[in-house]
Amino acid sequence: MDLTREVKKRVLDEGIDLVGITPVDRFKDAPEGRRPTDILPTANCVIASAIHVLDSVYDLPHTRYEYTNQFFVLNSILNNTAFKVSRYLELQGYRTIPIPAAYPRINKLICGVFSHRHAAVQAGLGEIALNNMLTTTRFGSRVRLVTIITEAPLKPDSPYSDKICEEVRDKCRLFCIKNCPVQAISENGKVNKTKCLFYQEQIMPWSAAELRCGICISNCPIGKPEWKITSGSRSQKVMELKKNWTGSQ
Ligand code: B12
Repeated sequence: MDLTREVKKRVLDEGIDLVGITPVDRFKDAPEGRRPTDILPTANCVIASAIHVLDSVYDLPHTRYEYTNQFFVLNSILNNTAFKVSRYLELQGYRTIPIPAAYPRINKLICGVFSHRHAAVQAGLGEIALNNMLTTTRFGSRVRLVTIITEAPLKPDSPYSDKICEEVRDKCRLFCIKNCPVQAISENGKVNKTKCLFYQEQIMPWSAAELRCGICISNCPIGKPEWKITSGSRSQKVMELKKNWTGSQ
């Protein structure tokens, strides 16, 4: 049995869209404490996976509660998949640790214990674009991620090397930077995490169901689908309704 093929099949069978593998030595430039071997010293490989978020929920800001709900639904699929594949690899005799999709988030530093985005680049899934998101050729930035760290000796994929974000800048006119509601992204793609977090969790919500912003992803042209019916009317309608719910825009 080819273990690499079996692992990828198990990931994809759970409804995940993209999967890739990187050996741990590609993390030598990661800061200390953020390498896979800091979490599992005997690790050999890292399995990076991405699931496509529904494109229809990116009619933002009008679709924020639908978009936020994707956060919960997809984290659950990602974490369940990572658990099942980790259990399978454990049964083969390899220690395996799934890194949760979203948490823990270290409060003081506003960062995770391990970067899914960097792992996904090394495993060939996509690039880190100007909006700071892992951006794939097929689905753009409209993906959520999870990572598994394992002792299993799996066959690696090549790291991602395309620069699609640079290629589309004439078309997008830096929408992700210019339309951030709190100007949290600078021209070189550096994100002011405090501003971004404060906006999402303190300023923005008109209900507890809206804790995610997503504007920096919403108009990225990479992998954006062509709809049969052009958008516009739906957004206006929702805006009108929301005025009544919140008393404002
Ligand atoms: C903390 C966090 C946040 C913070 C900080 C965001 C940020 N830009 O770092 C806040 C709350 C602001 C936030 C906001 C958002 N987030 Co968030 N967030 C996370 C979380 C939990 C950790 C990310 C992290 O550690 N950042 C800090 C590190 C990477 O940044 P840094 O300290 O500057 O890191 C440097 C070094 O550490 C080094 N480094 C670190 N590891 C490695 C490895 C290698 C090999 C190398 C070379 C270097 C290196 O590189 C960095 C640059 O110098 C991840 C889940 C996860 N565990 O990965 C989700 C995650 C990044 N978030 C995600 C999303 C979708 C968002 C939002 C769009 C909100 C939303 N859910 O709708 C916004 C987007 C904001 C933006 N444009 O960046 C997704 C991104 C999916 C994607 N396609 O990329 C993730 C991966 C969650 C998931 N499971 O899918 N988030």
